[in-house]
Amino acid sequence: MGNIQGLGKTEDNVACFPSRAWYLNTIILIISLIAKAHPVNRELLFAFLLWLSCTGAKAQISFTTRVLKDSLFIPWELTYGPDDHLWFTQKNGYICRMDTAGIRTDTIYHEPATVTVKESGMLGMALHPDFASNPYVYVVWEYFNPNNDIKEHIVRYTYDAATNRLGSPLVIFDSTKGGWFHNGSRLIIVGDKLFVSVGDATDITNPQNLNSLNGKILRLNLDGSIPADNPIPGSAIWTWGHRNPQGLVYANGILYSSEHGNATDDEINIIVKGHNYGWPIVEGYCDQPGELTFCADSNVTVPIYAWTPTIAPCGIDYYNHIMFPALRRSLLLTTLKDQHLYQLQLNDTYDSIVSASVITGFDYGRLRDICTSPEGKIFASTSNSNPNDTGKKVDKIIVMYDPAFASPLKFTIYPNPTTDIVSFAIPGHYSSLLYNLSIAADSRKIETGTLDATLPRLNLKLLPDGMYIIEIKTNEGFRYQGKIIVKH
Ligand SMILES: [Ca+2]
Ligand SMILES: [Ca+2]
Repeated sequence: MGNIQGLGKTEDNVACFPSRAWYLNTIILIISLIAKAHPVNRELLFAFLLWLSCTGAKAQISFTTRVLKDSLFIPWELTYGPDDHLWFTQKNGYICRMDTAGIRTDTIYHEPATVTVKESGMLGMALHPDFASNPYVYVVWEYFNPNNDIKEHIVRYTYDAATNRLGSPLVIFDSTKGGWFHNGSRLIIVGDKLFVSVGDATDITNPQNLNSLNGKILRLNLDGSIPADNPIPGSAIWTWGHRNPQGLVYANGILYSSEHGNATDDEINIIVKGHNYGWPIVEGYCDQPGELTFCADSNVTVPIYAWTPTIAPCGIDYYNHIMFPALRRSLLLTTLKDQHLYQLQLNDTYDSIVSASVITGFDYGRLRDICTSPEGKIFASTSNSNPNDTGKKVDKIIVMYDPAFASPLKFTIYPNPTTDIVSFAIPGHYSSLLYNLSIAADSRKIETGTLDATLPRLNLKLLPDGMYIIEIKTNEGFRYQGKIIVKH
């Protein structure tokens, strides 16, 4: 059991009974009756009522947590794969794959050349969006070059499902300057482009220098080449003026990042092509005398949220599943120093944060990364081991879920078996229904498309007799899989 602490929109999304309004009205009635019987200072009463209206029960959500895996070393990246497995890196050069129940974990790659000390290591990772056809895994990690300088590169591996191993490493982007600290290194794929956050490597001359790749968010094609429509021709730079961004997520058509500030101003930013995010001249908002001129001259984009004192923000993900209605339309943020999971509730247009709340009851120390499953579960990894990999490996991967939640997406397929038209009865209203149809015997995909959301059905007249698997995905992130038998 845990709850979300803090005021704001969070409260509005939680059904309470009796409701807060009911309590408030009852108290107002009692107080006005008392006031009638005993004339007292009406201003004092009014102030009390105002206080009541601004206070309220903290939003409650019920959740259970369970440690899926223990004794790990800083699972820096935690990703939910299209194969319904959790993929994670460990900072000391390991890449692992685990089922979502935590029963079996396999090391699928180990790279002994990884620089593990301080903030370097095997860090960000992303899987190819069409993993079934292109089983590529992209990983960013640091190594020593022959001069003993720390460098950072992006390596593409190929996953072999038969051996459950990664192989064929191919360096697709090389020689970015790394450092003991401030390596950034969150990696995500949006469409057919790869975004990677690169820290300033503790050299503050880098972020505003467009000849340096440090203190930037880079955008690459999936083969590591530079996209023709990047803002600076021939450069991987997408945005600049960053210090140490360690969180990236794409949702609602928006690329969000989290960024570690220095002594002040940790940030959440919306990343827009060719924009300057200020560091090291501007920290957080344009609000200090020393920042205003540069803000105006250099068209600085300020964060949508900033924290002082700092909390050390790390991995972020977007949540919109109805397993936790109170968390919908929110970014979820892990923090290191602050050691909390945060809910950052977005506005209707997803471009500002209306409230930032701590989800209490999720107490596992420093939190490194987060991901969610299509079923609405939330997975997080910790960062409590000594970063130099001396001492005990004490990190965990934890799942957070509501055991009482049952997906409402139970649909019936009829008639089944069918000769031609098959219909799907799906309770609820969804604006889009994407489907995959595959052959049950060998999982070979034969058709993908969109169903009419008001009258979802398919004509399977031309398919040979046999068993088929249909998978339907909704825009809400639900997924349902069912078997259809075609029998002419
Ligand atoms: Ca900034
Ligand atoms: Ca500032």
